Amino acid sequence: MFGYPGGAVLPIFDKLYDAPFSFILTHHEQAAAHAADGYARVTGKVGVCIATSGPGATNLTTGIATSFMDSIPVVAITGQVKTHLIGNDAFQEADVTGITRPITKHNYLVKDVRDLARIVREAFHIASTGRPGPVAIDIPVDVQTHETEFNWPEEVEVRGYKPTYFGHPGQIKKAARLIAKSKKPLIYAGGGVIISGASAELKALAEKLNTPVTMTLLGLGGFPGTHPLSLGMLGMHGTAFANYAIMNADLVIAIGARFDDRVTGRLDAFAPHAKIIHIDIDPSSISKNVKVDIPIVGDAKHILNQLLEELDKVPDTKEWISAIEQWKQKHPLTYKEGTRIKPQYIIEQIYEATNGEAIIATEVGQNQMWAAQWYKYNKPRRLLSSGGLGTMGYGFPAAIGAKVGSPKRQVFDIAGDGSIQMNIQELATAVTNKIYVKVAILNNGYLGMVRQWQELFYKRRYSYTPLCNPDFVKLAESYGAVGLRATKNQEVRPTIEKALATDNVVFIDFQIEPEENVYPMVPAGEAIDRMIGGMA
Ligand SMILES: Cc1ncc(C[n+]2csc(CCOP(=O)(O)OP(=O)(O)O)c2C)c(N)n1
Ligand SMILES: [Mg+2]
Repeated sequence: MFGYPGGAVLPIFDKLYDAPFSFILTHHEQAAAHAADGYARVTGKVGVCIATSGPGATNLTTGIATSFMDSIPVVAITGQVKTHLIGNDAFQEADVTGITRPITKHNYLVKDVRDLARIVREAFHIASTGRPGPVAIDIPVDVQTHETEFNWPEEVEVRGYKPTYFGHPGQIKKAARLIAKSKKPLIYAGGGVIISGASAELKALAEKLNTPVTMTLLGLGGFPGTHPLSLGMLGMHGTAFANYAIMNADLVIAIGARFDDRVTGRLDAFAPHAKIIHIDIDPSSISKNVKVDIPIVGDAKHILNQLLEELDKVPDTKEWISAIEQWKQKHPLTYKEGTRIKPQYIIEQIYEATNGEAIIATEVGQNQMWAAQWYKYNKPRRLLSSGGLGTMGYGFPAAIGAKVGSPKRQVFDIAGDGSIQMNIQELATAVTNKIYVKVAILNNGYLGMVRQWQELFYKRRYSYTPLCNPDFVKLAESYGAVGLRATKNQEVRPTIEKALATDNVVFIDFQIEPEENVYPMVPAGEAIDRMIGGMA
């Protein structure tokens, strides 16, 4: 459990004093929510955070919204003012159920202590089943002190809540028929593949159909990034060959993905030649953005198993694969070397130094896109990134949560110099609790992604994007962490090795080419094969 105390949760914190599980005091409630999220993404279990009423609760909300957008199971517990004061503008009162309604899967205000055990049981059930998401429990401080008989319900019965797990057999049959007829099929895999634990089934399907796979940011690792059938990420900063593939495919099999605008670009031009099969556990995702031909509601793992069983005829994709190979050769992901350190090179070196085995958290901006493009994720639950909300300040506390969930693995936060300063106080949390994460700051002296848009679309008018940064090395040292710096290409690999060998929290200040851009790039609102830059 990650959290921060205050008046309205004092009774709970008194119990935490000798609780049989570990509690980690973060230094900002937002970080507690992100740490719980990072823990959940890495372990697949529910992450838990707690904060006091009023400002404690409102500080949690950015983290809760981050988890909501990315379907991450989190239970967020908040204190509330005394029951009889609710609605009175009491000290540190905020309408937490009101504020969190649109950013939670479900929320509760506990009015009677006799409901508490049932509500906690339900909250964990709702957070972790179906399409996962955050659940908030708001507990008035007087309810926290009331006594009752402890009754833990064995069964959970939530009225109106029954997620569908198995796909409709008729739809599976139709999908199998469509697949067999297709000449240019493409699998478009999202975070749902990872959430449902369907990686093995996805690999089996792709190999059986000899069909390429492209992934969303949250889907990376759901299919091995180094597999010959992998096209990497698609969309705004996707690979050219993934975007060409989806624009030329005659069949798109979308699995646990929601046709987000960062993926589709101009909607009416998206995948114009393709029939679409959409596998998703959330019926409200179906045909929300793009009209699909064969929806299959249910859990990806179950449905892929059903589909694998149903498929007796498979398409001949030889020509299609060779067309894709040509795009791959003609338009690979590239960058030009320069006199200053290139961020892409840093990520490549982190990949090599960690044998692709690290857990990578990212902040938001260019750093995030480079981490998605240049580290190859071969396994699920290895990349933690705020995809839906795009929350700067997510990566460092999420890395801390990830390291708690997976203590033996190296955990890197690929950070921007702007983003890291949004939760930099968590250096204290990491050092105090010996949570030895490594932070690679791609220090370009800018709010780089915004600067890139200003360069390309606002005539290089860099309005409030240059940053005045602290000395990150000294700052890390002042917290008792280790600070390293690299300013030249030759220093990159040895600095990474040194960080990996250091038994402490490490901040690396990589001073990179300040005006490097993320390419390829699809300008907002354009069709996704209209890429600029980075094309050989
Ligand atoms: C909380 C929050 N505020 C603002 C933004 C808008 N935004 C997106 S990327 C970015 C710049 C990030 O700068 P930095 O962390 O240095 O990363 P870089 O792009 O330079 O790698 C900003 C301001 C955001 N995503 N999140
Ligand atoms: Mg920056």
